[in-house]
Amino acid sequence: MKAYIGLGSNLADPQAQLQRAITELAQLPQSQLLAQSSLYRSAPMGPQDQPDYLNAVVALETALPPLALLAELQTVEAAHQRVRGERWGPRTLDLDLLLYADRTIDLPALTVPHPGLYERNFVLYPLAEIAPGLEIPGLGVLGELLARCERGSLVVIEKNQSDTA
Ligand code: 5RY
Ligand code: CA
Ligand code: CA
Ligand code: CA
Repeated sequence: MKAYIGLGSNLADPQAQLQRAITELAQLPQSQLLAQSSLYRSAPMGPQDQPDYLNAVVALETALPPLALLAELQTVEAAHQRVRGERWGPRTLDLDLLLYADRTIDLPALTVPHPGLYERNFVLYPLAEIAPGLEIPGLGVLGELLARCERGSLVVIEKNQSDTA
């Protein structure tokens, strides 16, 4: 199954956090990294009293079912010393399961598509880079969401030039 994962960091060398996380995602069991976006920087949404974020999106081909994949993502977050503090506060690494195949999932532990996906520039722009034309279950075509989403402060800080893009 194809899954899209959003990555974010705004603590402890965010660029290194994201790069290491991408290599760790590529090594998940029963999974292959299909594509990775550029790295993007933007001002924090939600609470403003925290550093700017770096964000990226990757595509994985995985045989892990959604909750098993979620558990793996949480293990990777923990390996990056993620500490649970203030809601929407700063973090070393945040991994969000954005999309899983063409499925919608509504469980206490997991909502797919990710609830913020449809309106967050730091998700939609990197996603569009690796999945133009994507159909998002319940939300429509990615290009239409993008057309309604302001780019704001979002800038590319490291352009992805690998052939996995
Ligand atoms: C809004 C509220 C909370 C948007 C809104 C959150 C990131 C949100 C972030 C991130 C950037 C958070 C969740 N309205 N800002 N803020 N990148 N995560 N730029 O990954 F996203 S907290
Ligand atoms: Ca692999
Ligand atoms: Ca997030
Ligand atoms: Ca999260």
